[in-house]
Amino acid sequence: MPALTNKPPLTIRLCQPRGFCAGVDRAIQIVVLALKKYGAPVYVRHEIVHNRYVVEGLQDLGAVFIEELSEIPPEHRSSPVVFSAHGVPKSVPADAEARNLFYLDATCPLVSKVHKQALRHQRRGRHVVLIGHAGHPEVIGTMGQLPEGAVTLIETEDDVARFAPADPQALGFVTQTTLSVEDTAGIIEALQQRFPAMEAPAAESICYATTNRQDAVKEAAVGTDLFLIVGAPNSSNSRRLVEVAERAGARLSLLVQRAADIPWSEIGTIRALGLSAGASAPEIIVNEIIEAFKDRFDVTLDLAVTATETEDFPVMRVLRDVELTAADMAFVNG
Ligand code: 0CH
Ligand code: SF4
Repeated sequence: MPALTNKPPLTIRLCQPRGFCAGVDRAIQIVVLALKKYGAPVYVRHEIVHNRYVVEGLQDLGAVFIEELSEIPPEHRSSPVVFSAHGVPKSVPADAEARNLFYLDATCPLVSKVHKQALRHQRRGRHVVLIGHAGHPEVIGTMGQLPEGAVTLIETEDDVARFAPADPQALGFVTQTTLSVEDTAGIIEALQQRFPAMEAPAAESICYATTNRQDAVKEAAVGTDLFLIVGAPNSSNSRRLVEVAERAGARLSLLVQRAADIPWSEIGTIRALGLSAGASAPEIIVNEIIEAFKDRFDVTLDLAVTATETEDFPVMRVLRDVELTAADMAFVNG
């Protein structure tokens, strides 16, 4: 049979699982449901998840994104304010109460679980070691569960070498939920070597979605000429997927927010492309990217399935009486 196309052949290894996790799904639902129940504006403290497409879509529906509660104008103090999926320090709900604001906390339950683990360490008299990235909102939120000085942030194995706790016998660690599984294992090992008495959290802090997306990328990356991760530059979990792809053997790995970001002139000749999306990246952008490749290549899609996810986190009771239409659901599901 003669070839029906003169486009070069390309296999796209599409990772599964990819994209929205249960915590992101829940957080976006909370904003959509709040808009339906209370009307616009609904204030959202920080990007609900780190994705411009999601943020702009919610802005179109009437959400107003702020960084601090003080930005809510006095005439809108009765509008709800949603806290993002990344979690907030304890001072934020306290501040909301002091300002008489009605807040809805969209912190992922798995981030809240890490908060509880940190508090548990402290209750048992341990100084808390938090493994994570300085300045990230989740790290600010987790550190802010405890009084100043009760938590030490460790970012690298070098930080472990420099760490000089007052009582090396009384330490407990937790981590950010979206870290590299491999790098974190190295840091934990270094900590355990220096501080054998250090207690682990009762449950793994890196979440199921982070772990599953990294596993899928690791498996799909071997032998790929290029690996694209759909995600934003401020998305920790998405950036970790780019690193995982490169380490697992992709010749080049890039983070892209939209199909328009694909640097076609740099790509050159490719036969195998890996594709995945961070936990905050909507599926519609994955499809947009596949279509962009179909315009230039004769594409064969090859699904790289490594796990099936069934997690589903319900929204808070106050929003459960609001019905979502099919159009709302399409938005929520990306
Ligand atoms: O990966 P990070 O934490 O930067 O956040 P994201 O990209 O908004 O993804 C959702 C995870 C939210 C909290 O774990
Ligand atoms: Fe929750 Fe994990 Fe998703 Fe973060 S990445 S929102 S911790 S499920």
